[in-house]
Amino acid sequence: MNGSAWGTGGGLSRRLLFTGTFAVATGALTGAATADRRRPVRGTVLRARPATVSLGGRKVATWTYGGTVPGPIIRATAGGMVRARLVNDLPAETTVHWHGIRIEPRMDGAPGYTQAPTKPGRTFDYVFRVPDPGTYFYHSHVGMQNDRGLYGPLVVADPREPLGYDEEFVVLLDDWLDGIDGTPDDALRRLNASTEHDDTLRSDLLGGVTGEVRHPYHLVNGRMAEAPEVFTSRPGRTVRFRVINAAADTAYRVALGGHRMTITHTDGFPCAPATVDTFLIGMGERYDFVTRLGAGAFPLVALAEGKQARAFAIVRTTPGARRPPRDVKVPELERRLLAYADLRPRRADALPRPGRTVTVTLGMRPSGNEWTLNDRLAADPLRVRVEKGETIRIVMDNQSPMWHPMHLHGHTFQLRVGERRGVRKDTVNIKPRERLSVDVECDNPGEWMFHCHNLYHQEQGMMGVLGYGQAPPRHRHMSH
Ligand SMILES: [Cu+2]
Repeated sequence: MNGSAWGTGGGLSRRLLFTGTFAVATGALTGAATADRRRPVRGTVLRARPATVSLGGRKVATWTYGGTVPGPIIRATAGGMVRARLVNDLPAETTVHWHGIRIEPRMDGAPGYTQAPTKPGRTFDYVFRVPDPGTYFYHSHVGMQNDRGLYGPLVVADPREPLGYDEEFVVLLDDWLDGIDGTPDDALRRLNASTEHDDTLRSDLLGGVTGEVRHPYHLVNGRMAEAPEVFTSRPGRTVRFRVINAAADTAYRVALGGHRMTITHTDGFPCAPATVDTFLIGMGERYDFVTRLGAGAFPLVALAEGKQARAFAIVRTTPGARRPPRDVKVPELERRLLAYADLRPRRADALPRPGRTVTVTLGMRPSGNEWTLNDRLAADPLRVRVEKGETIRIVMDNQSPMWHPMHLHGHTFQLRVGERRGVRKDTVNIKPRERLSVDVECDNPGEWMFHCHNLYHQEQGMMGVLGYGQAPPRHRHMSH
């Protein structure tokens, strides 16, 4: 994977990329769920399979889409379709979740909620419309698979893109342990077997302990700092960076040495431009920023918050420029940090006023290995019942000792910032002892996962449901 595969040039090549992979338009959805391998494929094939991949300085055995980490970049256009065939060549069941997309339930890849997982040797055709432009990603939603290599970027172009820029780069962040020190399942087992927690993983920004696991590597686009991804451009070009946090257990503080950054989007949705030096991105969040590049070679760093480690890439605009070393000091990391309150929404993205409020308390049981929503675990989940057409306010009250990036499927909510409307998002970080409110317009009937995007917390119970009307008998809504 090199830089050029992940960036796109100006107008022409960008258009070619958008139309090259996807049939945009019209298609009926019938039959989508009953794929077999002999049917012709339109769109992308995601062949989930074990593979040995190079992270740059090191080869690891892991699970991948198509033999690479990350999986292929999928591009579509807002209002158009995504078509992707999952071929399961793993020795385990799997699904693909399209993180942040306001999608129809049976395409959401939420096993046990909206679809049965796809068995080894079987296929599933994901065919769905993408209503909103922006930066998204896809990943397995089965067990700990998302902490292997089963993830990739999904970029939805705006056919009326208002932002002026010369080119764009996708920056996919990930914490990595698979194949180094066992598998993520081993890491979860070790965690569950222990009552000792690593209290050295601490960050004031996140209000205390930041993570469960010390991942040995932090990656940009599948590459370690020792053999970094290089984004190649030219001095004076205005570049859009699409930053995605696909990690299981790590928030990153991101900065580009020698540059300020103008934040233009979060979780796909635009905001009034906010110029800062650095931003914190939790698991499942996305930020887009634009900046005008200087001449030279610059470090793009993602500090693993509270973990004394970082992901590292290079933005090079001058061919002969000397590479900054991977431990180079980046003063921007200590300067002006983006806050949610800096993000002002477009008027067009305002949701209706909520008719009622639901409080969800985020908690931890004394074991330290069970994380709860209103004192319930995933096995017997909290179900927030809503009716189609209403808007509700969810107040998340974090009474647990750790921060949580909470993610809702099938919707984007509107953050509340004091008395005013904040931006639309689908994933939001909540610190210990913090209360944070989001408004949800209930316009997409289904049974939707509402969970912590720390994969270890998710697997340790921190998973609820936003469900419409009467609760269905478990599994009735599964597509097959
Ligand atoms: Cu959590």
